[in-house]
Amino acid sequence: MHRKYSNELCPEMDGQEVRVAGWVEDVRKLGSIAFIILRDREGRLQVTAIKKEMGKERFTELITLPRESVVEIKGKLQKSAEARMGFEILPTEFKVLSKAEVPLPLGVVDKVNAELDTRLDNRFIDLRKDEVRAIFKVKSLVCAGIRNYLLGNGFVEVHTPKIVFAGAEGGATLFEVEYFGRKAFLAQSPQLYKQTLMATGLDRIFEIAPAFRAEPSDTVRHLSEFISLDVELAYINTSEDVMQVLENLVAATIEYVVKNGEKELKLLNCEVRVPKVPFRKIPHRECLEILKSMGWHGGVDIDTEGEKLLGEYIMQNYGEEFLFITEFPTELKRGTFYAMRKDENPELTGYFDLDYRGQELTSGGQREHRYEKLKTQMLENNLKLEAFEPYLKAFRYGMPPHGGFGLGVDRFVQKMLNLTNIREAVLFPRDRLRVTP
Ligand code: AMO
Repeated sequence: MHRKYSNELCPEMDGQEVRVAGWVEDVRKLGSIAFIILRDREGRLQVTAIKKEMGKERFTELITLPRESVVEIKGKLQKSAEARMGFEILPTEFKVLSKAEVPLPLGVVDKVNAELDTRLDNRFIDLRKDEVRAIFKVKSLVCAGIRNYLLGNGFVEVHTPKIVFAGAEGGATLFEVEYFGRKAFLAQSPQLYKQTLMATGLDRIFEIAPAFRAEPSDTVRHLSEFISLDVELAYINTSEDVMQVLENLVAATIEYVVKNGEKELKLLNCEVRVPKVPFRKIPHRECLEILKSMGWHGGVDIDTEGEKLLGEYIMQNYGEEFLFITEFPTELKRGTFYAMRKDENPELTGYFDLDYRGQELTSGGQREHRYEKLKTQMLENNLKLEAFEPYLKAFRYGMPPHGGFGLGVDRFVQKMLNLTNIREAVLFPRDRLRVTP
């Protein structure tokens, strides 16, 4: 007999023999009868144990099982107006598959909200809560929505190495790896590889994979390992072409989640709106003016507070959640050696950030594909060209103009679901202080 999930059973199956399994969430004892709430992936069902039917010994064994033990139960489904689901299971046989220790390190049904650290330390139990699991169902839908859109638009999914020869996003956040007596690094981003692929026939690619950054600060939006969606496309004219792919992708992905994740979004009490395209685009210099008029006291670099204020600004004035900050000054992108600067005004790049609800979600733009200019920009950053030779080589034998972006998938989920801390959107988060579980 096949095991059935709780949502595969209904009162109309009255009288049928069924097999179910799951965690003992709660036991309510009323003398010679007991109600056991059994929880599985899909929900809960009531098992009604009757001493007279089961015999004293088996009855006692079942109803004294510690909470969260795992049992398999065979029995008869019976229609019942009193049971929450309209039916109950009357056990004929049961097997204890795993007895839980007492006390639990973290409650599953308790109302008390545990500290995030305690939850993360006991993540396997934390994930038994429906609303915690729902986050990861949404995350899975986000990835499915991304793939659905990109594969449907001529992009090829690729996998690039995570043990690499050089960093692309600055030396400060590189994790060094001992690699058979040589020095290697954990990839901060697939940047060098996605660009290299533009010199092949795979000229529209994407990757969804971990990226590693030795982030020294503890914030609610930084991790030392995050999931990055990277997209790269060739034969573009300007950064506008990249922004168009990005906004369509984001809107299509949200639409996919809203369509397929109704149950999860309801459980999480989240109202997710499908944005209209095109997204609003405001040049960086104009963003600074808006911020000054709002009393912001930053410099040229728009910080967390600045992003938050801009988020409020576009929500209040236009009712929008997405904002492209465009035309980043070269001054801020100098470290991004691969960013193309405007030929007519080298003090500006076509680079952009995409902010979602007042937080950076993506950055990207058109790359410098001209070998000599790229070399000059790398030297300006004091990079040793020899170390980057495998990357540079790809620019010498026919490299089309190209651009792309990196989107933080964990941040996307965090913002979509209004989670305070990015760690809530990661099963087993990694940060400066945490490498376990
Ligand atoms: P950038 O460094 O801006 O760009 O990263 C792209 C996006 O990745 C997410 N992100 C992070 N999420 C969690 N924890 C972190 N420590 C973290 N760092 C970054 C953010 C960010 O917007 N190579 C370029 C992309 C490109 O130009 O294609 C890059 O990595 O959401």
